[in-house]
Amino acid sequence: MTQKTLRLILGDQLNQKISSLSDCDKDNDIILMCEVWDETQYVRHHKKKIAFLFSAMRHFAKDLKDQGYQVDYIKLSDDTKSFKGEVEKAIKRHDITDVILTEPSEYRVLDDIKTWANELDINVDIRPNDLFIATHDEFAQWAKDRKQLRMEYFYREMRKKTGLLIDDDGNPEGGEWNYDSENRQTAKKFIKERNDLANQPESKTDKDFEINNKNNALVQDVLKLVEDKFDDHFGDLHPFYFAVTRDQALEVLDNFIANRLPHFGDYQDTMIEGEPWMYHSHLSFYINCGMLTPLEVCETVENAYYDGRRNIPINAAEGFIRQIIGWREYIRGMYWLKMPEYKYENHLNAKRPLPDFFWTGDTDMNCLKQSITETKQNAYAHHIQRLMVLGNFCLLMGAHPDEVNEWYLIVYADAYEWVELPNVTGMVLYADGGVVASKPYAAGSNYINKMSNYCDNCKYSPSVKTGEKACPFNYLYWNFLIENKDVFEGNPRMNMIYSSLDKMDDEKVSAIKNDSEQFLKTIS
Ligand code: FAD
Ligand code: DLZ
Ligand code: SF4
Repeated sequence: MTQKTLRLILGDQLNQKISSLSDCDKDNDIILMCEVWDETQYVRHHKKKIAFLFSAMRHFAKDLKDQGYQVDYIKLSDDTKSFKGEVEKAIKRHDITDVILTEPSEYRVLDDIKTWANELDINVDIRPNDLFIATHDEFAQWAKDRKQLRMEYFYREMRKKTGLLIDDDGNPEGGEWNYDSENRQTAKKFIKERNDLANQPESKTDKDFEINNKNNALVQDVLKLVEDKFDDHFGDLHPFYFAVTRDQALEVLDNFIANRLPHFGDYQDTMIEGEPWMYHSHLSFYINCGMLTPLEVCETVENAYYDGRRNIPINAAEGFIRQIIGWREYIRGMYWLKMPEYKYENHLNAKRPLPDFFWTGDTDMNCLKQSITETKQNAYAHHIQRLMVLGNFCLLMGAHPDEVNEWYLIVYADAYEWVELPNVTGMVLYADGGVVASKPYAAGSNYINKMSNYCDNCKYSPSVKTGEKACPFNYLYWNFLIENKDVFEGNPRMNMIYSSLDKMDDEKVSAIKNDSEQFLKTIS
């Protein structure tokens, strides 16, 4: 009997160059892809996220079939419960002797797969996940014996490894590793200069996909499935404008480089009402499901930078590449280094439930209202909305990490635990005790007022510190520092702020505590 191998491709492994397909025998091997309830229900994902992933999976399977591969694609039905169940059925259906797959991106799934060899009595070959740049070993080696695991130093290693923006003498392009000091223009500057900018933030290509998708029977089938089966999940399904094929994702990349990358560095932290996409790349959906690899995205950006005609400044090119080979790889490295304990971290012992308005956007705090409404519409919010508006609020109000992690995992179409968890538990909530962030990203209204125009349309005033008109971020900020004084007082990066707190008169401190208590009651 010929040996038949099953090649399992998971929903975030949609790349033909992936390790599990490297030696695939078109005549003999079966590629299995499956839509399963477990994956749609371990958290109740945003409708757009399910629609995107199923559409992308079905297109990927179709491409493979068109190239002569034998693909067994299992659509969601009452019988498709789990990966393991579908693999078991496929083994019987095709008389399989071996299962090959690329290591899943999430601990939860790997943990389960490790039981299959025994439980299904089959050889299971789990290959390294080559959709990432750093291997687990490389990250572990880098982390070993270091007191602090700071992204910046890991990023430099990744620059050297990939050669991205490294000149012929082995030095960083332009002499600096990091050009962040040239980034981060304020909202006021954006509004003032907007009319003179070569490109406006809105992304035309993304809009074109809405029309493509309306004429695409495969996408329409998926949208109907999501309407039928996931109608009670969070988020707006329509309009559905995501790219669903690799070619379309490459168009998004080209469009980003031509129209948004030149301003990426300048406005990457700016938040403007009615402009959810700004000059960001909107590529995380496509990179995280494997359609585009992180390296090819960075190489395309690097080539565009070296092509002088594209007018891409170094702060934009370096800043963008740092997000991917720096932050993205570092976050993934931390996840695998720290799991499974990382999931249960709660260093600040935060206990409060997430307010209901996180699901509706129904709040008078305009920055939260805008960020949540856009999240509901697009299954997307850009980094600063996630970090300094939504995340900052969760940190200051003392929301329980489980609730916050679940929310972020549900609402964003690019969310998988490997990337969501360290960003939330580590970067936003300081729940890991400072492994990812050396100090909490806590801020009052000053930051939001400087970087956005949200405060212009808010019931609250950013300049008022306590009382009815006061922006809740202002008293919650000090209340957070008071409540967590024991934890942070010894942190040298917090010395200045705690000496201001020490100088504060008792009346002010008690107004802060009172206002916070009253406010937290209204949202619980
Ligand atoms: P751009 O601003 O164009 O950045 C380019 C790319 O850099 C992104 O596509 C992404 O691949 C990478 N990147 C940038 N920052 C990070 C980071 N901190 N971690 C990992 N990758 C990064 N990103 C996700 O992909 N999935 C998530 O579930 C996710 N959850 C987050 C939760 C919180 C609380 C925070 C603060 C950040 C989170 N991020 C997450 C990181 C970042 O916000 C998104 O990657 C980014 O907003 C995606 O939009 P973009 O593609 O337009 O990004
Ligand atoms: C997120 C997701 C969803 C909603 N559904 C599926 C699915 O039905 N089939 C599938 O292969 N993948 C799905 N995914 C992505 C997986 O959750 C992701 O591949 C694993 O979490 C990787 O560890
Ligand atoms: Fe947000 Fe406060 Fe500004 Fe209102 S005043 S938008 S709540 S930062």
